[in-house]
Amino acid sequence: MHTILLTGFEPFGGEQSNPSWLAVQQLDGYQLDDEVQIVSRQLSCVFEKSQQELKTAIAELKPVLVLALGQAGGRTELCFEKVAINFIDARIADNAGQQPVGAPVVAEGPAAYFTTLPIKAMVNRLKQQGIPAAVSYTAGTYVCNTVFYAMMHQLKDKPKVRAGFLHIPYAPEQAIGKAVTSMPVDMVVRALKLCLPVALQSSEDLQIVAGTLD
Ligand code: PCA
Repeated sequence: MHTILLTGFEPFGGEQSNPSWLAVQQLDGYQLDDEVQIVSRQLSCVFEKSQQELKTAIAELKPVLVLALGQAGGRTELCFEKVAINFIDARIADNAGQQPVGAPVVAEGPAAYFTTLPIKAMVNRLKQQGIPAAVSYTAGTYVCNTVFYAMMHQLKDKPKVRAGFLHIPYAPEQAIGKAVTSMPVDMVVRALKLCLPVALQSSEDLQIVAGTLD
């Protein structure tokens, strides 16, 4: 049996819940097919601790694929991140009160890593099914980007393990009074069931346009 590791974060920034965890929690133990099972883990919204938690989970579970999820309130689509940067610039403190500004994730690490998931193919699959999804070229400079970078750094010599990051919009209950787009957690769950098989099967990404001009 192969394992797919999904992670979601605990709530942060004064929110009561984090849809990234609410979504992946529903898939813990779910079998994608006869050979692939999902294991879900929650990460702390804390710079240092989250990296360690992810590292431990990868070492323990030896997944064939890792997809970390995080909340990005205000985004209008499921955003599959292309690039993780070696830079932290925290606009708010993390859940342990730390607020690093202008720090590297990994001292002496390369400036950036790209995801090893076929994200255009995954986005394409979701759009075909009427689920709003896009490629994103910035994962921000907070805990999500940090975890994404640390994960790609950890897996840099394990090309067979595919890994990436998905930012998701607020859940509807979080968006009340905020005038922002939201997405039901059940839609995120359905999206994961649709795009994870694509992530496992396609070794090459699609050559289709997904870029932006600004
Ligand atoms: N989103 C934050 C950190 C945790 C989360 O769910 C981010 O985008 O960095």
